[in-house]
Amino acid sequence: MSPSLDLSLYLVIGSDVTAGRRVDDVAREAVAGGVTAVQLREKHLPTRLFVEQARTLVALLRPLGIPLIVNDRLDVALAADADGVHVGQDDMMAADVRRLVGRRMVVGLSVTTLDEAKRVDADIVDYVGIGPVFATSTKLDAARPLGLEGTAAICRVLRVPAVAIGGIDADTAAAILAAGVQGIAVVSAICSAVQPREAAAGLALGQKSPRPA
Ligand code: TZP
Ligand code: MG
Repeated sequence: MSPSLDLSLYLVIGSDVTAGRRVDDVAREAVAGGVTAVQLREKHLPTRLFVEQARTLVALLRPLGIPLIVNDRLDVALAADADGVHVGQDDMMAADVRRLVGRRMVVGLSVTTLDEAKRVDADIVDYVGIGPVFATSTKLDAARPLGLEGTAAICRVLRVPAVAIGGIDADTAAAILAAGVQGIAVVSAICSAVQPREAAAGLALGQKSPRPA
């Protein structure tokens, strides 16, 4: 794994979640607010535009030392010279991704159950995304929320770092870190915010100081 992979505030972004704003504009603001890693997640964009979007983000993020990870699509990640690929349980197998890219890319894997977590091979996968932790309206086919307990149980069996995702905001960030993950991943808490920079800064701060319920 790249030694510079800091999972603490992981932004998942795509052109359908930025409320009409440019993805790179929102990402730039989010990084200025404290985001440490960015995943480009495009479920509907034609491949050519997906690659262009990924290239634009690599050009923006690389000089800032922030990795760009492409969701689902190894071909897009390779074409855009991205830093990593993130696959789900129905995408190309992480073992195949690793075989194809060797050690030059970060490989992330989503897990939604304890059984999936137990099957994660630390020789293949660099980090895991656990979720959804809470209910979310961003991913319509999301599995049943794991809650803090379910997330903690998964963290206990993992041998790789993890981010939690799903319904996370500044108020819940600290409790989620306490469950054992290395970072939080968010879509709407930053992408839907009127001021993504302030939203990111609020999440970074929320990780440090739990707020009373
Ligand atoms: N995977 C599990 S939940 C989710 C993804 C991509 C969406 C999270 O979005 P939000 O807006 O942070 O709840
Ligand atoms: Mg996927």
